[in-house]
Formats: sequence, structure tokens, C-alpha cells
Amino acid sequence: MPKMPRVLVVHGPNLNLLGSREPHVYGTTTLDEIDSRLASAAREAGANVDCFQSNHEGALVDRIQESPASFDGILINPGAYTHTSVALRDALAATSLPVVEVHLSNVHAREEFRRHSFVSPIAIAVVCGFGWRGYLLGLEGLLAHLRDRVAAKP
Ligand code: CA2
Repeated sequence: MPKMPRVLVVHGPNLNLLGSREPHVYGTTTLDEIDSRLASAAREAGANVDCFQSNHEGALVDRIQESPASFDGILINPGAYTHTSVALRDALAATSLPVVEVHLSNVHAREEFRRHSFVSPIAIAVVCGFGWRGYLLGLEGLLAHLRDRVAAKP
């Protein structure tokens, strides 16, 4: 039997504020609620998730660097670092793990600066505009990708 896929979920800066401010942009669901919905969805799919949030670029880079030892894929909402951080992109690329990028809002329908992502070119897929449900969609796609890869191995 193939082993249980393990996914690291990474939330970038300010996402700890979810549910408390700007509900018209980011919804009313809290980060804890998103994490527990991801954990339930993973359990139902026979997978495991571990969730991590930080407001600090270096802390995010450290966690991502450690991830290949314990995880098979990364689901990340890099927050504002999406648009600014070469360091985050390099750390993600260095893991060689499949990365799915998630955004709550439709970044293409907002300010021009949100349309550029340093992460998208090294991601296998990007989900944006579906609010908290985007995390579940991203997880589903990442798990399907991991299973396809296991099935394709000789
Ligand atoms: O839409 C997304 O998920 C974003 O990654 C959210 C980032 C933003 O900089 C990106 O352009 C798009 C901002 C996260 C801030 O989250 C807050 C939540 C509640 C209140 C204030 C900020």
C-alpha cells in the first residue's frame, strides 16, 4: 500500500488576522477554521497536513527548507510575499517538492502589483478567488498530483 501523503500548509504574513478584519476582501473564516477544515479533508482523503503561519520571511524560509525531510508537497498562500520575495521562491524551488499556490482573493482583479507572483513559475498550480475553499481545492489537486506520481513510478 502506498504511504500516506504528507502536505505542509504554509500561510504568509497577516493571514493570522483572517476573520477579524477586511471580511469583504478575505471573508469571515478564521485561519484556525481553515486549518481544521484542511485537516478533516486530508484525513478523509487518507493524507496528513501540518499547518504553519508566520509574519517573518526568514521563519517561512526556514520551515520550507526543513520540509523535504517530512513532507511530500507544499500548499502555500505566501500573502504579500507572493509579490516581493525571491527568497521564498528560491526556498520553495530548492525543496524540489510539488508546490500549489493559493490566494483567497482573485489577485488578478485587484491592484496591478498583485498580478505578479514570484512563486507561480515554480508552482504546479495556482488557485485564486475562491476564498477559504481555495485551500481545499488546492489540497485536492496536490493530493491527486502526488497519487498520479506514485502510480506512474515503475
Ligand atoms: O488573496 C490572498 O490570499 C492574498 O495572498 C492575501 C494577502 C495579499 O497581500 C495578497 O496579495 C493576496 C494579504 C493577506 C492579509 O490578510 C489579511 C486578513 C485579514 C485582515 C487583513 C489582512
